[in-house]
Amino acid sequence: MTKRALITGITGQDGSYLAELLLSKGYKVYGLKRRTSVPIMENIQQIKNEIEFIDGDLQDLSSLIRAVQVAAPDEVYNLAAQSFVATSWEQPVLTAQATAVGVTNMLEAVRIVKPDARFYQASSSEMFGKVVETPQKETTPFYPRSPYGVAKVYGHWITINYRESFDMFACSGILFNHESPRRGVEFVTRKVTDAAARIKLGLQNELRMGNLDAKRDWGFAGDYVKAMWLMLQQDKPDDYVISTGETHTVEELVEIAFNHVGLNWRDYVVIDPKFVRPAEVDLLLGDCTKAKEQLGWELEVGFEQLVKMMVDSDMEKIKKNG
Ligand code: F7E
Repeated sequence: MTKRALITGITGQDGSYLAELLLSKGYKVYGLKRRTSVPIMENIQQIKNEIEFIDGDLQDLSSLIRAVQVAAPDEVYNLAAQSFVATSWEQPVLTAQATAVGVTNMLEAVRIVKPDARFYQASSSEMFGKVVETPQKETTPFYPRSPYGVAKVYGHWITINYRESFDMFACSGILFNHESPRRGVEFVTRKVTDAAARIKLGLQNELRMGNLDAKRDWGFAGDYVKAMWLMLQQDKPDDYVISTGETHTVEELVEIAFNHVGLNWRDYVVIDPKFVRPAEVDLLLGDCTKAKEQLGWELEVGFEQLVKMMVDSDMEKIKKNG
């Protein structure tokens, strides 16, 4: 029997890699997407004909009920959110509605229409915020530092609550930062790799940045979606940290990207207070022992390889499209 999956946030970085993974495993893939006058299809151009799209929004429960009726999924992956941390201070209410209450809406749709569907919630290392222990693992208490982090804590706990209240197969993946050539250019990795490529090609003069001292545990999104799938194939639902177990500063990221195109970053980077956040997450470092041992999950792409892959991809994209 062909398995059926419903992915929210299908047009995003993770949605696109996950859809490719599930299609390669023979799934019938349904993708929930918000209607926009100009469709945002860049990440899923290559597979769009293999996906059944359903218009809907995490803030609109009736559209989610319809989506679950249409897809009749065996597995639901809830990846949609307002996911840019900086924006969450500018639109805190929208962030709460989509990133927090949206999870309850999706869980309700599953509970009402197809309660035996397995459910994955995209939780985030931003929940650890001002970290109370290092490295961070599944049992580390949360201390979110942004409206986004606060909303994700809600999403995490409501997922656990539905598992405990209704016996639903609901899992939460606490994913540390994960990047790829498909990352949006507002996120720091892609902002840096895109700028390094543009400066190298003479299309940009400088790169304006915020806090270069922040430390993140950055992995490759293509590796991380495999962990999402593995979580839903287990005998019991549970929560897992997914990370690399390495941490690097934003400055190291900048240095690797610029070195890769033969430039000295100090000649181009300008610190601009506009990109400094009202409250910062200084250090993230994940301990993914549980995922490695229980899921058999392995990562393939390391930090330096990831940054170089992104710079190379941006060089190619810019040469082709400007
Ligand atoms: O920032 C610093 C910034 O926006 C990383 C999302 O996927 O991962 C992501 O959240 C760091 C921060 O990601 C700039 O202050 C310095 O310390 O790439 P980011 P994020 O906030 O860590 C988690 C796991 C998620 O769940 C989120 O959805 O880089 N930084 N200068 C800068 N960041 C940006 N964006 N732009 C700068 O100019």
